[in-house]
Amino acid sequence: MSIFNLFSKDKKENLDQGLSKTKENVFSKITRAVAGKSKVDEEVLDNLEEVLVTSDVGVETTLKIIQRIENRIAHEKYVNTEELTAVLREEIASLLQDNPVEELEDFAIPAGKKPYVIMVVGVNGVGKTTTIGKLAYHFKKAGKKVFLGAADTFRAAAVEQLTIWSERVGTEIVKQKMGADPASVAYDTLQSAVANNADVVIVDTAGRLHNKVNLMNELTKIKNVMKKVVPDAPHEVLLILDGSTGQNAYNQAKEFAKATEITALAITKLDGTAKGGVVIGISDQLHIPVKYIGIGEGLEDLQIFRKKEFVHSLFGGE
Ligand SMILES: Nc1nc2c(ncn2[C@@H]2O[C@H](COP(=O)(O)OP(=O)(O)O)[C@@H](O)[C@H]2O)c(=O)[nH]1
Ligand SMILES: [Mg+2]
Repeated sequence: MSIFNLFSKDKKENLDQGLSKTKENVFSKITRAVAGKSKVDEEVLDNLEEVLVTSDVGVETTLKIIQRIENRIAHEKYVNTEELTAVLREEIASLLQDNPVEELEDFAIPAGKKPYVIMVVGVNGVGKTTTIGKLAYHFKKAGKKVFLGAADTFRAAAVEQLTIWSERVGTEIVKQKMGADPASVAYDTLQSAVANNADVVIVDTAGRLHNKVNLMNELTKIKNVMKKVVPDAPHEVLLILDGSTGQNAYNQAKEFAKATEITALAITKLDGTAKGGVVIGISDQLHIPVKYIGIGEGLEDLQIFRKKEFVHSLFGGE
């Protein structure tokens, strides 16, 4: 089956649209990098290296990609500049981490885990609550019963915001008052979810990265309390990163990975930025799969990350 059969046209259009700023940036730079050249030589590779670094792919990942293309040139003797984007697509896609849910039906839940518990972490403003709203929408659309837990009790607005999403999507929400113990909210949420036979639980948290020890303690406490209700929870610790912050998103990911075990990433706000190349570097460097990407503020603007479609959207071509 062709990859496009797995991916409806609407979604592809959405993705192309969402990534348009990065795409224009990368495209115009590559066009300049190969201007007047018919073959990929040292000079083209030097220019390409600069293109990738300045597109937020990151230095280490860029060097890996260049190395792969060099190997390929050595092997194939000659690579035409017209073939360069195709070669880039192939090499980058093979470099990226596999997303375990890529092959599943959209927003399916791994078998035997009911409720499937997702703990969402990340610093303030990256798009945690919005992503939870979108996820809830997609899971509900896929026929799942969803419970949200408002464990970001640090700011009153955070609980209100999640409540608005739950109303919009039509899902249950478990909350306490502002300032309540996040672990207690997580406990209540899981208990309610189990009692009500929910399929998916998504727990929001506060991300105060400025104190790593506190953050680590708080996240550990929430996890431990979850295990009292659902022994193998959380099944997923989803770190949300704001793609528009480029290399800073990468640094945040490294910090969070030190504070708690992250099992999946969602990279948001790719629609508003030319820094979408950061997805490539993060996926390569962190060895944590990018599971979702956010490409807008609407309910539909969250997609399962499919690496081939992603590089296709970015570099174009057939
Ligand atoms: N353009 C765009 N904006 C987003 C996306 N995801 C989140 N946002 C916006 O980012 C802001 C912060 O989001 P929020 O969910 O409150 O972040 P939180 O503090 O991590 O919970 C809000 O204005 C969201 O609408 C996205 O994929 N694209
Ligand atoms: Mg929030």
